[in-house]
This record gives sequence, structure tokens and C-alpha cells, in this order.
Amino acid sequence: MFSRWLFCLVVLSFAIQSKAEYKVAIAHLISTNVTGRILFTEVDGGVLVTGNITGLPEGNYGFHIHQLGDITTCDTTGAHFNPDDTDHGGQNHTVRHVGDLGNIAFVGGDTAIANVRILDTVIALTGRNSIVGRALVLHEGEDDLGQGGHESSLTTGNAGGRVACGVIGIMFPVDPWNSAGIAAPSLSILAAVAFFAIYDLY
Ligand SMILES: *[C@@H]1O[C@H](CO)[C@@H](O)[C@H](O)[C@H]1NC(C)=O
Ligand SMILES: [Cu+2]
Ligand SMILES: [Zn+2]
Repeated sequence: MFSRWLFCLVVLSFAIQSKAEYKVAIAHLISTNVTGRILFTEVDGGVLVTGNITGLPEGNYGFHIHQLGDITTCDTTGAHFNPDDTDHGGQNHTVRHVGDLGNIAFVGGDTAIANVRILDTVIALTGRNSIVGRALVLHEGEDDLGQGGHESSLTTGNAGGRVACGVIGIMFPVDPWNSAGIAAPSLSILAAVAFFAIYDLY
């Protein structure tokens, strides 16, 4: 008879765990000339950064997560998001700031557009490396990925001024993003399942 309870609880615990959907965050880049909408989607193994940006001539432009969500001006977003206090680098480098997403390329001549599609394994939407509440910043020049030998290469990639910025905010789901809200009930249900499993033996 307790087997039925056990079955129900196992089904329930899977149902609750599967409620932990992938999260999505969003940032808009808007300035005099620049318009862009960028999504940050949790996927297996990282965060997928996707979207389109228009308003700059053809070329490569530094694209980073900066520390602060204060977009009074793009300069008030602070330095690159760097919780591990390392040197600046490229997106695929071992040594990089968490916020270092490298460059994005504008292509297409007079009506150049940047089609952004970056899979990153370092930024996150929860936990220590969470970028939510911080700022996405687009620069006026190319990020040298720490290798330009300029005095600012190892802090900013010497990417120049900031042409557009936006705060990274919650897009989906609307439920609390604090993981404890999801982990706690499923853990207690797993404990109940274990209890009934042992109870069933006697
Ligand atoms: C916007 O684009 C125009 C035309 O290319 C340029 O003259 C102007 O300096 C740009 N404004 C900013 C703020 O970059
Ligand atoms: Cu930057
Ligand atoms: Zn950096």
C-alpha cells in the first residue's frame, strides 16, 4: 500500500523539478544612433546571447557586461564585470573578465547590422557570475582582447568610449529567480520519498 504513495511522490517530485525552466534575460541598447535588443538565454552548458543591433558603420566593436546597472550615462556602469579580479581578455580566453564577450561585427555596408549569436560558458543568469541587474555596453572601437600592448589593453581592451548601454533585466519566467525557491520543495519531497521507501521495507 505504501508503494502507491511512493509512486505518487516520485511523480510529484519529477513534476516539481521539471518546473525549473531555462531563464531568459533581456537588454535594450538605445542611444542616438544605436538600436538593439539582446536576449540572454540559459542553455545546456552556458548562456546564449542573441539579437540584432543597428546604427554603427561596418567594423568590430567591443561588447561587454559592465559592473553596474546605473545607466545615468554609459560611463556610470563602472568597469567590466570582474568578480574574480583578473586581467581583461577575449571571450574564449582562459584569463578574462566574466563580462568579456569580445567583439561583435557590424556587416552589410551602409545599412550595417550586427547579428549577435554568442554561446558563453562564463556568464550566468544566477549565482556568482550572474549578469542580471548589470549593464550591457557597446563600445566605439574594437576590443584588442588584452593583446594590443596598449596601457588599457589589460583592463578594457582599449575599446574606446561607450556608444550604447542597457540594463540586463528579467524576461522569463516571472517566478522568483532565487534557486532556493525551487530546490527546497523538491529536496523535501525527495526526503519524503526516501522516508516512504524505507518505511515500505518494514
Ligand atoms: C550619429 O550618426 C551621425 C551620422 O553618421 C554622426 O554624425 C553622429 O556623430 C552620430 N552620433 C553619435 C552620438 O554617435
Ligand atoms: Cu566595456
Ligand atoms: Zn574586460
